[in-house]
Amino acid sequence: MKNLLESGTNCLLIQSEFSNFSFWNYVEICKIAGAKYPASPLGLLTVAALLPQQWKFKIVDINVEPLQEEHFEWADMVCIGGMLAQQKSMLSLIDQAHRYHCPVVVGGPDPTSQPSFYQSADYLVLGEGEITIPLFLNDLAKGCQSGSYESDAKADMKEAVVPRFDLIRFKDYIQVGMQYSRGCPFNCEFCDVIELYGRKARTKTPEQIIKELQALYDLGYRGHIDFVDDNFIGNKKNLSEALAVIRDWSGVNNYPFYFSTESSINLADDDDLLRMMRDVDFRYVFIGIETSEDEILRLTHKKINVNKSIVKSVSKFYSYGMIVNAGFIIGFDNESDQTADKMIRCIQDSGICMAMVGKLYALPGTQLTKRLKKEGRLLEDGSTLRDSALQIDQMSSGLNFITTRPRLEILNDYIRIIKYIYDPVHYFERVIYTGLNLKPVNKYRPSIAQMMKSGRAFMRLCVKLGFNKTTGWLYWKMFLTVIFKNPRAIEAAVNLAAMFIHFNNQSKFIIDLTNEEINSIEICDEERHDQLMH
Ligand code: B12
Ligand code: SF4
Repeated sequence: MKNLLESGTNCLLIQSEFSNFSFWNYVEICKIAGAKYPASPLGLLTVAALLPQQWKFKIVDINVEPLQEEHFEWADMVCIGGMLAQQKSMLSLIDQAHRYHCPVVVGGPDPTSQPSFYQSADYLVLGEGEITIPLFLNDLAKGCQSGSYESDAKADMKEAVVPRFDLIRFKDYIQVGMQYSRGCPFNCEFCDVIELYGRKARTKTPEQIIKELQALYDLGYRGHIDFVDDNFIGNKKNLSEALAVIRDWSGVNNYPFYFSTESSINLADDDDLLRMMRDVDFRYVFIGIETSEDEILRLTHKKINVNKSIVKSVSKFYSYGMIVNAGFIIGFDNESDQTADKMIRCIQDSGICMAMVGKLYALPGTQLTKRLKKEGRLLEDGSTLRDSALQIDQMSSGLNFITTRPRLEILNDYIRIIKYIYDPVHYFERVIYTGLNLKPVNKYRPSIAQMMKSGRAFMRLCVKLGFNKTTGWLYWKMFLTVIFKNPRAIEAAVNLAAMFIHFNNQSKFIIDLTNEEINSIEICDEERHDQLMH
């Protein structure tokens, strides 16, 4: 076997496939916008920066280009990483690489959560690459032909490297990911972030963030950067220092980027942080709302959301120019026959357009999984995505435990919620609400070429939504209302309207899949269904 540490090593990094049926895979919108896929593979770009820089690297993201024989023929080593939703693709890639006699290294969230599934790989480099990749390279230097590397230690983000952003073609993606922190101080029972990354928010320094922004800028990237943090405001003090520096850098560079991120809802109570985020043009924030019922929030330890008015919090974000995307969950213990209606009201009254409503999923390693196991209620380990390639995330699978409410009731409620919120009339009502309440700053300065690209996307969208039997009237009504009453928000409103194309298809898919599940339960009755899954 070739000495893999030597300088001529060809390292092929493969981003495994995400299913087209996921809430997050709005590929049709990407096409309209002139891209191929929503998000860049930040994990692998970081891995490439952690491996010996004298190696040659090639990234193939299967979501944007086909993987070919010649890629494997070129490679001395193959690196594969990903999350639960990519498990099937990762496993098949390991076999494929082995057919070409390439040694395979796997890592990332799913191999870390459940390494037993990935034993066919040659090297399992688990946990945070910053800690375990050096252990793997040590063994490689000794000539070891296989190995498993893990550590309880958490990476010091102040030592984090700049990801190899140069390895991707920016035009393939709608947004490029960057990471400011890892970990979250809260303790939600169902959350695996705190199991994987800990409860102390570890942040990069402002200088590191500027270095990454500068690297992207120098490579010619402009536009949307998504901070993929678990909770962007996990360390508020450090964040305000970082935002101040980003503000100065953005001003000097004529606002080449705008941003999005994920945060806990208490950001809505912090006007200083909101102001600073507005100053650098944050446009979207994803909030885990989960449920509007305080009793359930307490039970699931999501205390940060208790006693919060969702409508007020969301409108606060709008007043700072940020659109709220949110996650909701159904299937908690203690739900009632009122749960679905309360969730629908919460989504509709707050005008949240992009609402990801999922079924509670006991993910590996979480406190929830441990409790359900102890109570004898866990049906499967929360681990493999069942045998259907259609079951990708908590919208398509989930409820992998014996529920307290009858499963059929939950599934019927689930369908009712999805049908309601993605009904065109209700969806466009929310777009109008958001369009009228949003106060965007629009600091980002697109180039002429980007404006032309957006113009073409807008025309395509007008044809697709505006001259369509179901959405035509709704689209133009929304367009005219927002452009006359709050013209600054028109771009945001049009973008939200575009997302309907994806949600319309995706919600139909979810409804069909859930109906199939309901039918199969009705055929064999619920108790037997639970036994069969045990
Ligand atoms: C951004 C993100 C997304 C983006 C994905 C964008 C993309 N193209 O990658 C979107 C929004 C699409 C997404 C969706 C989902 N996500 Co997600 N996502 C994240 C998030 C917030 C950040 C990922 C990231 O870029 N991190 C930064 C990089 C640097 O870290 P990393 O990828 O983990 O890589 C490090 C190590 O893992 C390791 N490593 C990674 N790959 C490899 C490969 C090799 C060979 C080696 C050696 C090491 C290695 O080294 C890196 C440096 O330390 C994470 C949480 C988190 N903190 O990571 C969740 C997370 C990965 N997502 C998760 C899940 C469950 C999902 C969903 C299934 C459901 C959901 N939560 O919405 C969907 C599925 C989507 C689908 N398309 O089918 C889980 C995964 C759990 C698991 N055990 O697998 C996580 C951990 C969080 C969570 N609890 O929700 N997600
Ligand atoms: S606030 Fe979000 S990231 Fe933090 S523990 Fe709860 S679910 Fe996890």
